[in-house]
Order: sequence, then C-alpha cells, then structure tokens
Amino acid sequence: MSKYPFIPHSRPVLSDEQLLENSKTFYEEMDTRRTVRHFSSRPVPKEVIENIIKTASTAPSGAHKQPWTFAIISSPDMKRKIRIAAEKEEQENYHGRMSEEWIRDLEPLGTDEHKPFLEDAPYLIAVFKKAYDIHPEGKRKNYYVNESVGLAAVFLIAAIHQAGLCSLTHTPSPMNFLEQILERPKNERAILLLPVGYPSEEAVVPDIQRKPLEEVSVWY
Ligand code: IYR
Repeated sequence: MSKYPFIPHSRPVLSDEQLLENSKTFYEEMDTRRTVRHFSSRPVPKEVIENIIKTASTAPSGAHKQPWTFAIISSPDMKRKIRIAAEKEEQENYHGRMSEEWIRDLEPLGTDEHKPFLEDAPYLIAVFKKAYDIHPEGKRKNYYVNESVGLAAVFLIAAIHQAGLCSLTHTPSPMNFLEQILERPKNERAILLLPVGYPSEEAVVPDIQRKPLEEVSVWY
C-alpha cells in the first residue's frame, strides 16, 4: 500500500452513439476556434478569466508540480508598457532578425511589427514556466516543464474559446521584457502572451485550412 492516499475514480459508461455525439460536438466547437489579431475593448467579467485560469491549471504536469504562473494584466498602463517593449523587439525581428523564409511563411497570416491588440484587449494573460520551485529550504526540482506548461496553455486556449471569447497565441521574441515589467521572481520564464477578449467588429482572419485527418494521423 502506498503511504499516500488514493481515492476511487470512474467515468459513466456511455453508449457508442453518445460517445460519437460528444466527440463530434466538441470537435465542431473547437474547429470554430480561430486565432484573432483584432480585439474589441469590450469588458469581460473578472470571474470569467478566473474560471479560465482554473481550467488551465487542471492540465496534467510532470510529478503534478503544476510548474506555471498565469499573470493577468488589465491595467492600461501595464498593457502600454508591454506593447512598447514587444513592438521594439518585433521591429528588430521583422527588419533583420527573421530570415526571408520566415517572413514569407508569415505572409498568409498578415502579421507585422505593430501590436495594437496588446492595448485593445481587455486582458493579457502572460504564461510563465517555473524552471524550479522556491521553498524556504531552497530550490525544488520541476519536471517536463516545457511540456507541462504547453499542456496548460492548450487548456487555457480551449477554455477561452469555450467561454465564448478569443485569444491570440502571441510569442514576442525575445520575451524576457515580460519578466522585468511584471517583476516576476527569478525562477519564472515567460513562454506565451495571450490577449483575451471579443474580436473587434472589423476583425478578419486568414482564409486558411486545417490539415485533414489522414495527414496528421497514422493508425497501426
Ligand atoms: N513573433 C512575431 C512573429 C511571428 C512568428 C510566428 I512562428 C507566428 O506564427 C506569428 C508571428 C509576431 O508576433 O509578429
């Protein structure tokens, strides 16, 4: 017997029809998710964001360490600072640091160095990975940190969509300015910055397709 407690867990056994319907409904819902780059400033209740973060934090993680911090930014002053710092980096990316191939690959998405969404969206969520935990007795190891935080980010993006909102998976590069502006402790590294809210009335998304099942799966 483990010296740690275990509790029973089960799922109701559903009919095949019900499984089919559930899986199809969820797929169809998720297939309507789009990355949006034009945000409305329409306010969103704080409790909605709290629920979204709680959902993200249900993601599996290495040794259940949950090595993540979600920083939620709604202060206009802070959003402005973040936009200025991100645009400074992106200016250099688009005009020198990125290869010609990279710039060409981004053309269908219509991105550039201007990031007004960082001020327009009612919330920015910055996702930090915790390389290790800081305890009074010293450092404690975390495991599979990149994978764990990636999984939490996926849950976050799905929860934002399911709530009825949009996000942009933004990766300003480099993004250490987030650690500085938000004054995060030294064990935290920024991995993503997500504007969250409603799309603006003029919002458009690129007319791009997802790969079909046959192209993304192999069956044995
Ligand atoms: N970080 C830049 C460039 C960029 C890179 C990739 I890969 C994208 O999928 C989209 C953008 C920017 O945010 O514009």
